[in-house]
Amino acid sequence: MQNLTILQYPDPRLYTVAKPVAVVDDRVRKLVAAMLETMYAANGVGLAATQVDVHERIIVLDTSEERNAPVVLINPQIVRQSAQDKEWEEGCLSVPGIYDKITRPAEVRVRALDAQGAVFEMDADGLTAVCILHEMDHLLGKVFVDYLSPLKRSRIKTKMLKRQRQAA
Ligand code: GNR
Ligand code: NI
Repeated sequence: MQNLTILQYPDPRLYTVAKPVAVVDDRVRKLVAAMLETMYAANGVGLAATQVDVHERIIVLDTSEERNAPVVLINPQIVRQSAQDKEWEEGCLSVPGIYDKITRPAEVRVRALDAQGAVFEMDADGLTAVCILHEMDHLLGKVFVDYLSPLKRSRIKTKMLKRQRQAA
């Protein structure tokens, strides 16, 4: 299966709000497999379907050191989050080379469907919590740079557009 193309900020398609998956069937499982392959090839810890221009509520992640613990979240919802926040230096495969500190809840519990369509819940903290929240933002059409100041965001946009012109 070939790698999918990851949309680059400020591609307007990154601002699309994803729709829930109606049935977890072979079509969805094939997409999940392609997303995992694309995420591993790009050395990412997570990937949202939005980033590969598929506007359905599907996330893959693997925050393990060994890169051998894939997690699939279909129709994810946060069912609990800590009152305590944590700041983390975030990056994004759709905004390569840009990193900045973002504050989010330190711990979350997410409920989702797995690749077999079974409901499960997962507690996460550290990078895994950050990653789940970052990916769920993508599904809502939100990129981490949207949390930064308008000035920073504008500089990032200019830098990305310049880079994309040079690559074209
Ligand atoms: O690979 C990724 N690393 C990362 C690091 C800190 C906070 C969030 C992330 S997610 C990112 C992959 C990505 O862009 N997912 O949407
Ligand atoms: Ni991202």
